[in-house]
Amino acid sequence: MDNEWWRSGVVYQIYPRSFADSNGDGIGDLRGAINKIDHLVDLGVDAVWLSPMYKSPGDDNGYDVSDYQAIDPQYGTMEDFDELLAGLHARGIRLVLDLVVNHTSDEHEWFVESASAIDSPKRDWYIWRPPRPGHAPGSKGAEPTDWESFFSESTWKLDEASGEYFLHLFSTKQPDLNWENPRVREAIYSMMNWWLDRGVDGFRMDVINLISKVADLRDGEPVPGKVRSDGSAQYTYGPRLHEFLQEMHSAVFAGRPSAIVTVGEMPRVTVEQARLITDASRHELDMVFQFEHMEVDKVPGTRYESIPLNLARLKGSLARWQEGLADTGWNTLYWNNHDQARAVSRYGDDREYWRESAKTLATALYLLRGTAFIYQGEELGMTNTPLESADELLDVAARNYHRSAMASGVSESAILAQLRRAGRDNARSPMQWDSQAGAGFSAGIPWSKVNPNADRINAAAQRDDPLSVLAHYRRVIKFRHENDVVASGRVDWLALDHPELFTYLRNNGDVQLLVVANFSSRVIDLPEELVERIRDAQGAVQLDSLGIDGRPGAQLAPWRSFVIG
Ligand code: TEU
Ligand code: CA
Repeated sequence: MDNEWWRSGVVYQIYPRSFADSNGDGIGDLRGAINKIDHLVDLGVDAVWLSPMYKSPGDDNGYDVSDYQAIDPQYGTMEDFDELLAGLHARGIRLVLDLVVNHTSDEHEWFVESASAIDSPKRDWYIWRPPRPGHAPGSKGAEPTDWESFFSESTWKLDEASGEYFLHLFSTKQPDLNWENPRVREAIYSMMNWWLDRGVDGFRMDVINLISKVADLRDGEPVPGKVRSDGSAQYTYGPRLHEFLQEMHSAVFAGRPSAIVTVGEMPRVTVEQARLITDASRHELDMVFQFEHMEVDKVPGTRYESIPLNLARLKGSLARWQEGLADTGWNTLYWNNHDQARAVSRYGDDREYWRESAKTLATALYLLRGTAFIYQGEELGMTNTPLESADELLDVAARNYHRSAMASGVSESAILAQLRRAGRDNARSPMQWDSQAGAGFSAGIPWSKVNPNADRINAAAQRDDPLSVLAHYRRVIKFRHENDVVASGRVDWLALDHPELFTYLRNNGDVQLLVVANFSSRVIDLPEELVERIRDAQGAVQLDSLGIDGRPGAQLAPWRSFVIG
């Protein structure tokens, strides 16, 4: 296995709870994933990123870890884990774990001990603060700062016994660790080494840019229309972030093969910060997940208030990231994950041009420069799941948002409309393997409702169909592997301001690729300059989303995309 395989590589994200259930309890599990390795081999991916399978009470589906070195019984056993790892390795596929170390579960023994007494030896493993001066614990306004959490409520929870508050940037069951404490850092590094010694190939690091907080926590920036403030300036790019990442690198990764990969999830990270973090000479991380292109269809600062996509803005953002990390650093490329609405419903057209738009999204993004991350079901064109009522909400973030928006007087129908477009449950419905009841995901009753379109959108129906979304993903992945220009070439955008075209050139001196995509559900007239380029480009038309074998003239069909080279 080559070093830096990830430059041309594709990582496939498995959200174990929704991927494949082997024992009929309705919950996906590791044995289910073992049974589906052939699907990954058939697709041609280089690595799997496995969302958390650690012991957890499941408040945030495993992103609240109560034991980093144990498998949650609902997902299986450590033997199952080792079998999955060995099974993937035997087929040449690497395994990247999800590292959730900004916070633990409140049921982790570290937190239980920390909360047990004000003078507990582990008290300073978490971030405790007394009530605001002059306020009784639990009284209105007593919280140490006025921040709003990522999941809508306050970021502080009162511990009745001690009268102090602990910080939780996510749910009340996800207390933030105190990274200022060197013993916390040592414990985390030793756990990471334990997994690497077991054979895993790297980590996707959950909200890793939040680990360093300023020492003196204070009220945040007011947000129009909100009761609580935005404290993110005090924790998204804290004073010791680079130091901690470098320390982690030397304690965990230095001296290990460079094939080991690290990718940091970083909400609000800027291009300039990402360039520092992914500059190989600084020994921090290989790449980061940025969020800018996931926010262009949202009212700024909101998670659920969608606005129509402005394609020029989306391309402008991607172009800045491609340019900013062209010489130093490295990009990730993604449309989907377990936190985002399904891209084909969001940026594509999941009705009339479902198939064409699913393929076009893949071609347009994954032939840019960076490591491609695809999320389970994306390769089938899985769509958002219908949401009928608030009782169906499963995600803690969505439930909290529903509760707090209702309390501030927003109508329930408006809240549901927002969650239908942007809620995380959209991505977490069971993987659609076939058209049986349970979608081939489970022989029992799935924990999350199966999308009713599973009878038509499923892996079995697509596997042998050369025009399917799945066949297209296979071809795109193969194309990345076979054409070095995708990993190495420069990117030159064409018609960057065009509201419907997504077009660029890739060039590494030897080879030139021309990528053309219509991101609209109508026939468009091509700019004269592009008509000429398409006519004169050297090479064959490949990856055509319509399966047409020929070059377009002056017009481009709805959601048609292709590459020439
Ligand atoms: O997500 C971090 C994060 O920024 C998201 O909460 C994001 O703000 C939200 O999903 C946008 O809708 C990571 C994990 O990917 C997520 O599943 C966890 O809930 C979260 O961290 C806490 O661990
Ligand atoms: Ca199961």
